[in-house]
Amino acid sequence: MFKFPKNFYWGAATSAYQVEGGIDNCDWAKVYPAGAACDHYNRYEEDFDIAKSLGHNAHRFSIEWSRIEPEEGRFNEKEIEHYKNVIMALKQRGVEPFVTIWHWPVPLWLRDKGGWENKKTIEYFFHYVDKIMLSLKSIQVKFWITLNEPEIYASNSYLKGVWPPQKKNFLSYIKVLRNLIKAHCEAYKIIKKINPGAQVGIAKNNIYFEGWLALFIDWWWNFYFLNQIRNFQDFIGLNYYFHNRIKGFKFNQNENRETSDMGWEIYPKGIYHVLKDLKKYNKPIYITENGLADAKDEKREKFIKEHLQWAHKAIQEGVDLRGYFYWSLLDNFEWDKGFWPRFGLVEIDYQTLERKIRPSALEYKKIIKTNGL
Ligand code: IFM
Repeated sequence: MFKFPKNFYWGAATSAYQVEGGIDNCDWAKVYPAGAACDHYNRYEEDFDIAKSLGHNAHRFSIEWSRIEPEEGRFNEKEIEHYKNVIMALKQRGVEPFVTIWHWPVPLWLRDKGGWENKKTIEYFFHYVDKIMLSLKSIQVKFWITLNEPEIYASNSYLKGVWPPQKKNFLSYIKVLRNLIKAHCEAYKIIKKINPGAQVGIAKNNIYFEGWLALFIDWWWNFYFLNQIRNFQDFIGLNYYFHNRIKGFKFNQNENRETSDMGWEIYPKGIYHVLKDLKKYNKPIYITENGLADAKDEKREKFIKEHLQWAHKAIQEGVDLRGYFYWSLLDNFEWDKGFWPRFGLVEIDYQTLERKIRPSALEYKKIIKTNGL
């Protein structure tokens, strides 16, 4: 089995709304309620024990804005304490926390002010980040991800009208993207001011586009946001899921020989291409998400191995890749799709909330072990 660099981070990712349960003070809860989800809010120690037993030395999770700031300007110290405990639980297990500050839900009070369409949200976000940084200063978290997949959020919420606030308006879409860019840059500055040793980036969904239009589409989808925040990032977090072959003016002309339960084409080589394309930024890269819905766990082992093989090839060709986070540690709430897509290394029985390690998780563990952990 291929050897990855020493000190490579191996782990899995989650996000608060998708796993925690009990989040009802945000826009998502009013449109697509996640209910108790995996009850990770109460069971995070058990879940981190599992991650540790699977050989993980890093874990990515997110903090929920609507818990921290349930009303404008009122911060909930108990919830801050909760996330402090979450971070400490990881550290005590020797698992490096990668903390995402915003993974999509917007608190209700902020939704009512126009959410990310409102320029003032940049300021609200700044206060939220400032509060988190000051409160968590003493426990020194090194890796911070300000925003998760801003372009996926903006397009689903403001262009396609699927996710809250379910708008279909091109101008709103552009406005939201511009506000997210500014919000990230402001957040970057405040994080570095309070914790100069912090490493800050975003989790960016990049797609491997093929075909004559790829150059233009790449410029917009893959690079625009990254170019705008060029001077405000210490690393790039890459979320890789998609390949898109463009023929003529037709998108998604993929062969789809193998797909996930969600019908997404499995195309491991694409991770190599998107990694190579990110080399130009001269920043360390972490694969902050890569995974598939596979309830029967028939394809996951091969999926992980092949993506890692291609990622390894990119490293051999000079890409400074430093970590891999499988999406996801647990089965979870897949946004507008609900609970049926099963992304987890660990299966969740939503009736009993029992956790069951899938065989592929043990194969992933073997890879990690081969790499010296
Ligand atoms: O579940 C999502 C996650 O929240 C963001 N990236 C893609 C995953 C799978 O769709």
